Amino acid sequence: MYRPQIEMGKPLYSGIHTFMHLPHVQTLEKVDYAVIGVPFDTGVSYAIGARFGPSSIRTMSQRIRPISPVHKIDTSEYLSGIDYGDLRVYPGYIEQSYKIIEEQLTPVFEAGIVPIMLGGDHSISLPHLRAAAKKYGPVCLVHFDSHSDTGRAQDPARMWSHGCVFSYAVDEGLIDAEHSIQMGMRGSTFKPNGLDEARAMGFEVLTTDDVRELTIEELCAKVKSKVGDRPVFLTFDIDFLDPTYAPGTGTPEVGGFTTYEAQRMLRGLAGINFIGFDLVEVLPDRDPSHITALHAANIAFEFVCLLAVKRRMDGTPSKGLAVPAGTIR
Ligand SMILES: [Mn+2]
Repeated sequence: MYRPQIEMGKPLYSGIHTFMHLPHVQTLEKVDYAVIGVPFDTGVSYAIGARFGPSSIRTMSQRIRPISPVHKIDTSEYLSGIDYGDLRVYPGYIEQSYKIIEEQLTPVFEAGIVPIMLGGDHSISLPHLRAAAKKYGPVCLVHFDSHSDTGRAQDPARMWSHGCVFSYAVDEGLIDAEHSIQMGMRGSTFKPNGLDEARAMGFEVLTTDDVRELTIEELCAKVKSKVGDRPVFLTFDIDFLDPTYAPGTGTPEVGGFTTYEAQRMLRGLAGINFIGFDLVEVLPDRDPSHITALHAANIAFEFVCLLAVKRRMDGTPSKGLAVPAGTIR
């Protein structure tokens, strides 16, 4: 089992900063989840700098222990996890970067490992979904964001921006839109009815007002009934949170959610068959107190908890446990 390297007598701030003190290993053997940095921000439409998100999130993850008192679980008993390091990218070259991001992720998905990808701007979700769909076919999308990212570029030279990711993912057949849901939309759109385009693609779209009309329990029940037991990719744009909580992001939108609300929403999704995750748009240069990266690290940890709780529910052993053939457990 690969577990966080936390020891008595070794202060949590010491050592080289991997995510949550996970061992930095590039292996596909005996691993359930791999934290993977994707330091790429060529797809942005406004402020640049999310390429520095992964290192900032890793640094702010140092105080997170692998235990959730809420789920009453030690995730390291159920999951073998590693920090895989960062993917190679070509800053400034989006299509070439998409190609090598997909190439590097394909064996990770093929091995049945759940990647926990730290962006980077939201454009990187497209190669993530391309790699995921090769293994699983069209996946359900559970999308937390203040923007639906279902735009269409007027200029073909700009078609791969972070604001158009999910329309192209639908076009390419990577997403099962009829069983997907977008939540938290409140940002300005190009047209008064801008979200209708996302709905026309098949997505269920809940604006911030729509989300606020439901209890968190009702919201989670809605998401679960939407996706059923299908494979689900969870994408979390940190600008889902209010800029008061997450100022360090490139396209902040006021009137958003608290971190506590986001934690409770994620915790309520336990039981879903998650096959991939990315957390995007953390921009450290606009994050002077590192609070955005702190929230991002904890959101990623909530996702680790969901994987562990699912294993506990299903009774599936970790791939990190070397169980000799024929052994009755
Ligand atoms: Mn966004």
